[in-house]
Amino acid sequence: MSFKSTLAAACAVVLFALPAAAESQIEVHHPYAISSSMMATAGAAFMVVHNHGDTADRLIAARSDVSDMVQLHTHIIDESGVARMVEVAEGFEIPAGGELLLERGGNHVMFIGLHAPFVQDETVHVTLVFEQADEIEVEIPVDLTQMGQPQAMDHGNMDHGSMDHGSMDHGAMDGSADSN
Ligand SMILES: [Cu+2]
Repeated sequence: MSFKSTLAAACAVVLFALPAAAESQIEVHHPYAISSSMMATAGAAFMVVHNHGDTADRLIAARSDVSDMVQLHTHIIDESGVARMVEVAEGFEIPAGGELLLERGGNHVMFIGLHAPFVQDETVHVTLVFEQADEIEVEIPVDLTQMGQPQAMDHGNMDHGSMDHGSMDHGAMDGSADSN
C-alpha cells in the first residue's frame, strides 16, 4: 500500500466515524412552529433537545430558508419591566444526559422575515447547529392551534399590552403540561 492510499484510508475511517458517533448524542422531540397570524412576518419554533452524551453541548445556531434570518432567542424582562425577546448569540447549553427546553415564554428559535405565512400542518425545514454534535435536520410541523395556548403569558407584564386579557388567563397550567 502506498503512503497516499494509507493516508486516504485513515481519513476515510475518521470521516466515517465522526457523524455516526455524534448522531446518537442529540435527539429532538415534540417540535412545533407557530406564527402569530397569517400576516405575520415572524415565527418561532419550540422543541425539546435531548443530549444522550456524557459531555455537555450547545445549540449555537439554526438555519432555514423559510425566512431571511433565523436566530436563537430568549425572553427577558427589561429595566422598565417589559417582557421582550433578545437574541442569544452564544446559544443554549444542553447538559450532559439532560435536555434543553425551547418553549413558549422562554428560549426559542426565531424566524425573522418569513418568505410566506406558516400554514397549519405544513412543515418548516430547520437545520440545528451544535458546538460538538453534527448538525441535525428537523422537519418542524406548523401547529397554529398552539397560539391559543397561554403558555407564553407567564411573564407578568404582557397584560399591560394590547393583547386580549380574556384569552390569556385561563388554563396556563394545561398548556405547559401539554408540552411534556
Ligand atoms: Cu423571538
